[in-house]
Amino acid sequence: MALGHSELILNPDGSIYHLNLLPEDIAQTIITVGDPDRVLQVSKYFDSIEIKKGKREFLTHTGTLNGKRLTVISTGIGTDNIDIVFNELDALANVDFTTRKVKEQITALDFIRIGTSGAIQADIPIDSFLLSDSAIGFEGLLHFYDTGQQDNHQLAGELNSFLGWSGQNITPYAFDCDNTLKDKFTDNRIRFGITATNSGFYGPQGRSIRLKPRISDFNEKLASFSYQNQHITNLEMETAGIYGLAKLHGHRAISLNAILANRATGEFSKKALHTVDSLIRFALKKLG
Ligand code: R1P
Repeated sequence: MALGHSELILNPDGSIYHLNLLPEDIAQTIITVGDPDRVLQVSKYFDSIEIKKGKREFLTHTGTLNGKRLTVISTGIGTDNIDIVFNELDALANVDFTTRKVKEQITALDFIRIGTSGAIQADIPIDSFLLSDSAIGFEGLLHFYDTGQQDNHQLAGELNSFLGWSGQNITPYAFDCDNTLKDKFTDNRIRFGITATNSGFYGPQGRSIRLKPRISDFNEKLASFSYQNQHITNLEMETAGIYGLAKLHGHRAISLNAILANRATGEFSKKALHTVDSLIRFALKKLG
């Protein structure tokens, strides 16, 4: 069935509504970053750049590194943006924009998030790298999709019982990373953990400037949960949405986090740009 003009929205030049991209503009391997400036920090390492396009916070560069075509795109902050970016990137790969129909042959994309994050366990050093084995979503995005059996019901269920926050309208969901991509990025510089994703940076991550969070021990409670000998290690704002939407569309995703803050010790990195640059170089080396 053809998708209606209000559902698959195309710009007058045939590009997709928010990302402003044509199907041929994206590679099969896509690096996502939050900050549009970080797109340039990544693509400066490409051997050549063929596409530079953008709209709003969604800046895209596509180029080649060691013969491999790569796209880097900024998502801005939060899973509300991840919803737009992942649905539109999937449409670019898997919908015929002329007939407006989903293609019979689905192309699977590889997503690598290169992001920043705050640790909630005291023993995770500032400026270290963490790969999210699983991600817990507190912000609710995946509750709006028919997830079937693809989410990690056991992890979400055990966490739900442990926290007991359903009465406060907080019901986490959980998705795992792609294991093939995880193997590719496993290295002695990387630690693994369970990442918690939430809808804000302050109250939803237990920070208080003038307003008090409703759950005063949010971070401590998350940090004390254990699941199959793993702990919730860090907080950020995109990974659970990325893992959920990638999996539901049949794509593969991993999230790499540069740990810039430690919320348990109160530290913040003194060399954040350098640490993010190191993570970018690490990721590109693994991709090449
Ligand atoms: C908050 O400062 C932002 O930084 C983190 C959070 O997930 C949120 O997007 O990631 P990025 O640096 O990748 O944007």
